[in-house]
Amino acid sequence: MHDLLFTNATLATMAGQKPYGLVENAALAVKDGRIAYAGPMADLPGGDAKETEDLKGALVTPGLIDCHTHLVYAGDRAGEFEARLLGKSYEEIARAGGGILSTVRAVRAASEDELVEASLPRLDALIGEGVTTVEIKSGYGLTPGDEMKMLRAARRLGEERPVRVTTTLLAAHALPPEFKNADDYIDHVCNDIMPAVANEGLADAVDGFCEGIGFSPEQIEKVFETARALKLKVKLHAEQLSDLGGAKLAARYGALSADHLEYLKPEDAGALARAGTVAVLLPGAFYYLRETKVPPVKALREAGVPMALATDCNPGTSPMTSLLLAMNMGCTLFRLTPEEALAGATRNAARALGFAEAGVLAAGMRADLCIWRARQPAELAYAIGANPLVKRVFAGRF
Ligand code: DI6
Ligand code: FE
Repeated sequence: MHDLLFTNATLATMAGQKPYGLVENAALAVKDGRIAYAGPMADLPGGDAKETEDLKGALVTPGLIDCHTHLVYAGDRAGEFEARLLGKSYEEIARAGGGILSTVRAVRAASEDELVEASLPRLDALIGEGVTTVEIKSGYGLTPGDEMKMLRAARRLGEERPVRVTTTLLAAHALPPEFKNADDYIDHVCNDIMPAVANEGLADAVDGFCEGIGFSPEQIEKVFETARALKLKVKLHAEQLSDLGGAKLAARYGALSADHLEYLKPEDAGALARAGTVAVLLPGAFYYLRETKVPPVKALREAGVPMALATDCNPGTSPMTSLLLAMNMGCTLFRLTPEEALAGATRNAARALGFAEAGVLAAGMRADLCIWRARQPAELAYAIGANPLVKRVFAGRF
């Protein structure tokens, strides 16, 4: 006997060869938090269930996965947004102690409870659109204690709400004000912050910001070596504002993902493909920074690099809490197809987190799914500001 059974569904399974892995006149059965069956009604084994719902043709997709966020933070940067529109440059603001360092100050001053409370509305917005797994990075603490406080707050969010949270240590995000030398700070990251975080099991992966205004490939390589020794998976903010070869470095370390990639050289797509590294595209940050250079989507597609889409939810460059909007922007700004956009927020997002049990509708997978007021999957990326979510199932429960 199944726990839950949906009949007359239109399934975008995101598995198999057909576009969207589409199955019409389909059934989906759930047992013990897992998908027991997803396929044609006609082949459904054993039709009885504790709870059955006729979906009358409604669309069902895997639960959405936001695989790149910085959603735990305190304060906001609306004043900075306003100052920029009144003519101040990003650099002037940074020199006056604003920008990313203003968020670092706010996070250091906040308690773990305050971080949880400030972050819940952002998480709730994502959940309200069907997100069932979310990755959350640290990176605004930049001391062992403050980075661990952020990661603990992130883990707690996953206890407060029916959502799976994966955590990423992003200590190599910015140079904290108490350090004058970036090499000294990277030594501190490798010798003190990473071992402390690993020791408490607070991070599922390690990330870095490889950029002129962040850290050099040589510095990031030290972080990756340390991650390897601590048996932590890696990912990297690479080629967002310039091409430092970060994506190739990430591929060399078998990274789960290389993220942003606006400045990736098309010929470097092959390295990502060979390493199985996912390209995580973040159109919200591209939009907010009014960037003009788009990531080399055609080269990524032709090389067979799996592409994911995420919100990059953060207070400075992408204050966005809508993964559906990221999907729309992925299509309008980066020219992804609606199918690539949905794969980017499901199957490939799961891969970017090394999470093999979600992202497609198939027997044995976690029963994380969304039921939409829609009949064709293209509707999800098509609208702006619409939220067609009817119901969300997490781990087999509404
Ligand atoms: N890239 C970004 O765009 C953000 N972090 C990063 O590594 C910026 C974060 C911020 O401005 O607060
Ligand atoms: Fe980011």
